[in-house]
Amino acid sequence: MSRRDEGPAHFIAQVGLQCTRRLGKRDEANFTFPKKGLDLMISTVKIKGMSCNHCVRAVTEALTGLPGVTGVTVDLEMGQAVVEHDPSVSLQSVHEQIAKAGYEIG
Ligand SMILES: [Cu+2]
Repeated sequence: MSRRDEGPAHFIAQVGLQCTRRLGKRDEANFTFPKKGLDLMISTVKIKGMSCNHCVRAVTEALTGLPGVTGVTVDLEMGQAVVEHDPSVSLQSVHEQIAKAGYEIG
């Protein structure tokens, strides 16, 4: 990453992540970036290039393998993964796992 690419806001724009802290069944607040001390977070990641259930499985397995990830739901039609994780999981690592599995963020 070059220097001008640094910073949470830029990174979120880059990878298309949106994080939500669960506050209650109906009471959810959006956060722009995971912060330490929060409970489990839900991040929605847009993924390009998934075309079948094999892709869904590959992305699911890649993300499930990340320490701190507690749940992964990949939606083929929506082209996205919903990742439940503790705040220690870095967005960079989510990004890298998806790339490693052969897919693009965005
Ligand atoms: Cu596929």
